[in-house]
Amino acid sequence: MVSFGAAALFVALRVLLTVTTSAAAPIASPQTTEAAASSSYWLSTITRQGTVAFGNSNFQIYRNVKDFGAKGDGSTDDTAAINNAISSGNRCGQGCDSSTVTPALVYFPSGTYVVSQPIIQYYYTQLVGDALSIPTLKAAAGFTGMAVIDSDPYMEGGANWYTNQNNFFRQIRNFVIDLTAMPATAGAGIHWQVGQATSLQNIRFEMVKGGTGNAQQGIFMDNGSGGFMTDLTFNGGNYGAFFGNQQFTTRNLTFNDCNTAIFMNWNWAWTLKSVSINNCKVGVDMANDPSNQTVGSVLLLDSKITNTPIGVNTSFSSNSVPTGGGTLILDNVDFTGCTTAVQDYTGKQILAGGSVVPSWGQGRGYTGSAAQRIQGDISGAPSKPASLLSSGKVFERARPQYESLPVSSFISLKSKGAKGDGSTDDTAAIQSALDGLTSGQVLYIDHGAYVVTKTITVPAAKDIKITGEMWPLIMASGTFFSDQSNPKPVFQVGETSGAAGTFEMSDVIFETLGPAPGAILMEWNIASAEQGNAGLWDVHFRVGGSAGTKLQSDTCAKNPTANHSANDACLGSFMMLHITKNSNAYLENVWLWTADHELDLADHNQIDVYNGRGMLVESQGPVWLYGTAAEHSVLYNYQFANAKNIYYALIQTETPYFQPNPDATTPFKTQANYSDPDFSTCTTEACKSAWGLRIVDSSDIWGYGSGTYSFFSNYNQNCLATESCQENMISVENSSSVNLFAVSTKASTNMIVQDGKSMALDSDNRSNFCATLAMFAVA
Ligand SMILES: *[C@@H]1O[C@H](CO)[C@@H](O)[C@H](O)[C@H]1NC(C)=O
Ligand SMILES: *[C@@H]1O[C@H](CO)[C@@H](O)[C@H](O)[C@H]1NC(C)=O
Ligand SMILES: *[C@@H]1O[C@H](CO)[C@@H](O)[C@H](O)[C@H]1NC(C)=O
Ligand SMILES: *[C@@H]1O[C@H](CO)[C@@H](O)[C@H](O)[C@H]1NC(C)=O
Ligand SMILES: *[C@@H]1O[C@H](CO)[C@@H](O)[C@H](O)[C@H]1NC(C)=O
Ligand SMILES: *[C@@H]1O[C@H](CO)[C@@H](O)[C@H](O)[C@H]1NC(C)=O
Ligand SMILES: *[C@@H]1O[C@H](CO)[C@@H](O)[C@H](O)[C@H]1NC(C)=O
Ligand SMILES: CC(=O)N[C@H]1CO[C@H](CO)[C@@H](O)[C@@H]1O
Repeated sequence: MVSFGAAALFVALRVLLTVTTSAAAPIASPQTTEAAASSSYWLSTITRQGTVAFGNSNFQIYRNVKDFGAKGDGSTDDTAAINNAISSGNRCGQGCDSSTVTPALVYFPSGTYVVSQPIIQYYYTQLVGDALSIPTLKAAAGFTGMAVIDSDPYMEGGANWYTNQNNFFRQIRNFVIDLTAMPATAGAGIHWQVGQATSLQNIRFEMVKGGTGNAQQGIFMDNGSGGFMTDLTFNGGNYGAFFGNQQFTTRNLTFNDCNTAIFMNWNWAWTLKSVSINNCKVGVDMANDPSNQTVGSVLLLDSKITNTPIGVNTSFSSNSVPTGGGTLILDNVDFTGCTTAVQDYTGKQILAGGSVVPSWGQGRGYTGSAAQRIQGDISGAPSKPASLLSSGKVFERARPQYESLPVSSFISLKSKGAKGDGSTDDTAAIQSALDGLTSGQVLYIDHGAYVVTKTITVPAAKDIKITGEMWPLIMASGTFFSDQSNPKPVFQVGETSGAAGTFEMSDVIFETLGPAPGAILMEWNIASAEQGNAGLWDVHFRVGGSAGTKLQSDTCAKNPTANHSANDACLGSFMMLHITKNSNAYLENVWLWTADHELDLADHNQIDVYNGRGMLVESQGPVWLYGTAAEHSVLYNYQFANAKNIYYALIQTETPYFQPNPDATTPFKTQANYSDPDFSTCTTEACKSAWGLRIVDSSDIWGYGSGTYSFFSNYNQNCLATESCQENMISVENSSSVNLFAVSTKASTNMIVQDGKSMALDSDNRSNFCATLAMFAVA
């Protein structure tokens, strides 16, 4: 999320249309109408009790577009009504950097909504369609503008409304987006230029098929720092999806009848899991600018390409530039429906089609004592543990939307006595609401801020399900969470490690209210018998930087001009997420963010918040991490300790911008029983920086893509010139069967150290922005 000019600007030339919305429409805010209640989908009929705790308590969060005059009748132009539903009530639009106190959940009942200009998705907005009868957004024949939905409009002169890397907290779910009435020469479904805590789910894009001059694309993504998307279908178009972003995880995408299914314009790292491509001309085109590749790496996993002559188009060769660029990992990809699995940009075949490719890679491989350029089968690759697999693929499960449950199954937390007002102690009310749930019920956390002063325990055997309204906040506060030498869980999922049961949670945010250096925001103990029945989807951890946290720019302003120790008033938590020894876990789109800048106060300045640790995994597995990121914790962002059978598909980290002022040895004391790193062998200050990823005493670790970044030394970026903002980034210690693919690090002199010894230098493996290794394996 750092903003600086060095970020890649590799976007193909295209016409950018600036669109102004009809802003003059009056604000309508009726709460419900008969037309609106046309479906049995619980989300449209549940009683609305959510409020904004740290802003206007009368702010309207839930908006049904039909209440704002949208017809959804297939002929009326609904553009103005929909945009009014999104924008009304002084929300965070043009000229607003970010805000967490004007959230909107905008609901679309079933119907066909014709639009002639973009639907502009403001900051902190979820656009949700009826999951039982999915609405269609239909571009009118004369549609003008960037895309049917625009997450970050361009202004005259080329600047965006929002900084792309900071364009957080948005969702779009359950839509058909139809471009077929438009001429084939124009049209895009979603302009998705986003950062973390964003998702697209369950969307079908309908586009014109084939034809000459077809220029339609389902998704247009120019840049950003994301992110996650899943369960999307692209029918027709020139590019099903045009992708460009620092890093991204995508899962379960289907492409039918596109010219090119995926055009990868640029990235640092991108994981494509479970892609199905049918009847296209090219599957994945990552060959942009052969003279100087713009794509860092692509991982294509558990995928199938049928009736498509060319699988992957690439610019990598034995002497391509940059040396680590154009990295490609193929893992269980079925090319039986391709003539050519991989070709170079001139059309020369590199790998023939006609078969399933178990494991293949190109890039710089590091398998023992030396890195070298590889292009071919990765022989001798060990097989993945069975506990991670389902029908030969790595297991995956989309976020539950509970579409088959009646509204009566949802139990409101506010109805159970919690206030969610940002000041009342809601500990007892939350505990009693959990204890009182009966089988088949779902706890609905109405929007609000729920203060918690003691541990809340989720009873494992009760099979608890929880979903939130627009990311309600659970905030740890008080003396119970103040002692870092005696840390206490805030939200304990399962009584003790290995407690048997199931658990599901979606759309909730965990924070601290003031310093809580003795708080473990979530302790994950639960062990589910079935794969994926203990999981988090779109659940985030956000420490400081937003309204109500007391860890904001007025208290925790950065201070790079003098050497200083940590300000006790700006300590975050002990640890954000602890996945304990006997548990198992499925995590999807989970962001562990210690705020590096202010989201709500007008200055939006950089801040110093000291959070001890990001994610500690001690589980024996299975653990699946899809689209997770952890940033700016002091000791480490990810640590796997005594862990086993862990799979991740794209993890992303950033080192605190203030380090080494102060360095990673302060203010959190090393605790052996949490396997903390102690930096005792460091001889330089640059060495005493947070580990992006530390793997210790562990085995069977399967990493499919990582972007671990260091952008500053005490807020200074001079170290980027020498790619040396810190000394080490990834540590593998006393571990076996560690299989890391497409490893990208930024500005760390040593990319990876194994048992204290440097295994790969940044300077040997430069890519377009990071340094990249195609693979790093420890037997
Ligand atoms: C993102 O892409 C847009 C459009 O090409 C460009 O104006 C902007 O500079 C890019 N930003 C970054 C950080 O690359
Ligand atoms: C993949 O997405 C489709 C919708 O595009 C959905 O029907 C299917 O259940 C998803 N599969 C998985 C494994 O999530
Ligand atoms: C490749 O492109 C990058 C980014 O634009 C630039 O900094 C670098 O100098 C280029 N390298 C070559 C060899 O052209
Ligand atoms: C492969 O990439 C090259 C370089 O970008 C491009 O010229 C060529 O048209 C691509 N091939 C196909 C079949 O799209
Ligand atoms: C870790 O050790 C500290 C002190 O040595 C102790 O207070 C704490 O309870 C221990 N924690 C665990 C999880 O064992
Ligand atoms: C801070 O400490 C470093 C390392 O000891 C030293 O080089 C630097 O001059 C100090 N800066 C200030 C402002 O005192
Ligand atoms: C190495 O890791 C194993 C667990 O994989 C552990 O039992 C052993 O004690 C560790 N050895 C050292 C020296 O830490
Ligand atoms: C061994 C090898 O490929 N080294 C290369 C690493 O990257 C640098 C910078 O791109 C090249 O100069 C080296 O030749």
